[in-house]
Amino acid sequence: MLRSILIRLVLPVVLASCVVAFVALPYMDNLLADWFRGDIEMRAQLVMSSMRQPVSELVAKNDLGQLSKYLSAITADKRLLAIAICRPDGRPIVETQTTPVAVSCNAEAESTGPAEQVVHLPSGSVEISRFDFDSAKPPYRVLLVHDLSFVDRRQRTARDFIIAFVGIAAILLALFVVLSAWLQLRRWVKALIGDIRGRRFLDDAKSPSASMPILSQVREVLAEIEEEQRLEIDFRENWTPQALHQVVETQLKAAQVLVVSNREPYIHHRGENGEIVVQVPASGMVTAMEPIVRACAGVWIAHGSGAADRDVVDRYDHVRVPPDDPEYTLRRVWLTADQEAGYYYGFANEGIWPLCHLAYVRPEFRASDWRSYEEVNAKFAEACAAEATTDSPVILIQDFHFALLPKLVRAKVPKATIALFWHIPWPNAETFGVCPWKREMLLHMLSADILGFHTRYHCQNFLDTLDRFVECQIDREHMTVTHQGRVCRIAPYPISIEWPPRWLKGVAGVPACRAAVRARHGIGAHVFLGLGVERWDFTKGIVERFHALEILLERNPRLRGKIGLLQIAAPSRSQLPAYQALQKHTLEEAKRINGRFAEMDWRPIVLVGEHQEPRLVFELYRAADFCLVNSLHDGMNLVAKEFVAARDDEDGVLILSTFAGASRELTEALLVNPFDVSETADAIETAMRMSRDERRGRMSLMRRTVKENNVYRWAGRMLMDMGRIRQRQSLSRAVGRGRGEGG
Ligand code: GDG
Repeated sequence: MLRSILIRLVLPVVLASCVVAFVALPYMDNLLADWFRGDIEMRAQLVMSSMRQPVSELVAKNDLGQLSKYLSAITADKRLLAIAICRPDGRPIVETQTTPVAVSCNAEAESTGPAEQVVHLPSGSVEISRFDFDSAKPPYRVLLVHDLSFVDRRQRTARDFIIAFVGIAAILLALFVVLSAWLQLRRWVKALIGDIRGRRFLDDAKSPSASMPILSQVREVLAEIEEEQRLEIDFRENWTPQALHQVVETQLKAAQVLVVSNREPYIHHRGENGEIVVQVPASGMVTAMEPIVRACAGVWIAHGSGAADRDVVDRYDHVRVPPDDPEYTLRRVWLTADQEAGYYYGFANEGIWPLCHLAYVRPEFRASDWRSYEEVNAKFAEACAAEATTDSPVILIQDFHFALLPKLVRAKVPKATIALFWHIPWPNAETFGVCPWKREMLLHMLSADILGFHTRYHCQNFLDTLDRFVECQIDREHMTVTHQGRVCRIAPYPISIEWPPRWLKGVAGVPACRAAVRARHGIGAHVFLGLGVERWDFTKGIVERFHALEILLERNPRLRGKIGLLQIAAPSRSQLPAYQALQKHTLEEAKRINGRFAEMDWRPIVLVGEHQEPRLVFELYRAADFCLVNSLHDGMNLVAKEFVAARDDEDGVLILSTFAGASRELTEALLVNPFDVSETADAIETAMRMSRDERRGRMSLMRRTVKENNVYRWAGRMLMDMGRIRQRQSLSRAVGRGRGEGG
């Protein structure tokens, strides 16, 4: 520190002093010379006035002896070196012996220049003052020769004095500067440390450091750092839309974000009176992606599937959503009925969906469906290219409907950063091996930069599948696959929900919800109420749930009239035979079980086979005593997380399938094997007997998990990985360019 003060403060002072001395010295010399010459000229006048009378008389008398004596007496003065009295023609009348050889009457006779003149002699400088007495009888001229060597001596002395003075002043000044800087610095540092320790620095205007002007910059920088740290903590513990927005701004350099999915987040239908009605579909993918696109103000490209969808778009097939408070653009892609039948119902839902879920429904693979799948993927690739406003957008492709999209988009937008997230499980290699177009799917997927799954187990299954069917280089340690020189990262990103869920806003408190739901569905106030909410899908274990309740009531007749299950089943893919059969079977089983146990106005199962408004779904979560999520196989299952998020009263029991990805995180749920209905029945019984303290303990832990691992964290982690990949890619492009130039 001392060294830096010396360099920063003392050196400039010394340098400044040198400059002052360098400029001042010649000026001083001239000034002194002028002063001394002025003095000499005055003395010359004085001497001349006093000697004029006697000299004139002695010259007139031609008394040269007396004149010479007189002059010698005058030149006894140290400064007056010599005197010469000359005739106008240049002949000397009298010259003192001290007159220098170079000064003579003869030489001065011609002189018409100034009356004073400096002559530089080897013995030193002299000044000659000339006085003409032309009217005297006889006329004569007096030359007074002054010794100037004392001026040189005095100039030297003055110069030495100034150098010594400036030098000493510089040293004293530097010492003073160092001392006062040191003291000031010590005062600031002390105040700063005190304020930082006392946490007064950033926000207390009365803190000692607030009055120190230079510290305002330090305060600003510290405030920025604190904000960054807060964001980093947010990233780790409390992901928010702002944190996600920050990731897009900083790590992706505000890149354009495109989301592609089959299902659109808002569907426009026609109501009974022909009015336009907006529906939020029952979809886990939509639940997860909607908050992300809102936070990034991106463009969402999806199939326009609603009857009134075309009526609300502009000429670019765009509509701003959410309809009540638009935040992003939805770009609709239109499909023909044949395309929808082949690609969506056929290949995606009859082929891949059962292929990836161990629900023992046989997948159907038809060549015509595959062709539609290819066709529709190509159509969406065109939409992506059309919507891209830069050459390197970030494209988040959703789900098994678009396995071909990474390669097709890459061909059109080569510099795009592409992630494909697979929302459903990935089966083992043997199971996936039954797909006739497995290699095509895998090779197209590998054009993505990131392939995301919910769990590490799904990632391992995917790598095993690649290992079995594709020639590529797999690095299991870093979870990367290299194919034809392109690196693709395979990683688990456990999806989640927004925290707090926006649909929870405005929903009444738990007692009010309990009362409203029970009144609406004719369920008694004393009934221990279980809830099931899902798309009506064979993977969700709805019938198995009924069977578990049946076994429970068989085993415990005393529970009749005391327990009930409210099942919301939003119709889904109803055109497909497997789903029609499921709906029929579900209705029959509910009827059969209700017929077996119903008493008075109590029925064990209340089945609502209709889509519900999202706010109503959250009302149901708050009204339930337990939530039954016994999916036979599920990528994640967001209903489990929504139930937990809705229970800010820290009550309610979650029964969760071990075959749902959510069971890896929500370990405080009652975990069950959904194929073992007896075990599920036991879990319901356990839920009924569970103490309030245990319910609170489990629920508060699960709430913390969902809050911390919310959907912003899910997207944030993926986008941060994409940011790193982009950095690496631009670096290797720059290196490539550099090498090209060098060669
Ligand atoms: C896939 C994967 C993965 C249900 N009924 C209604 C309704 N819902 C909402 C729920 C929830 C969503 O639908 C269902 O989410 P899930 O995650 O349970 O299931 P999938 O739709 O199969 O989603 C799944 C998910 O993608 C995300 O990656 O977790 O494993 O299969 O949000 O609340 N919503 C409305 N009315 C209903 O009647 N409005």
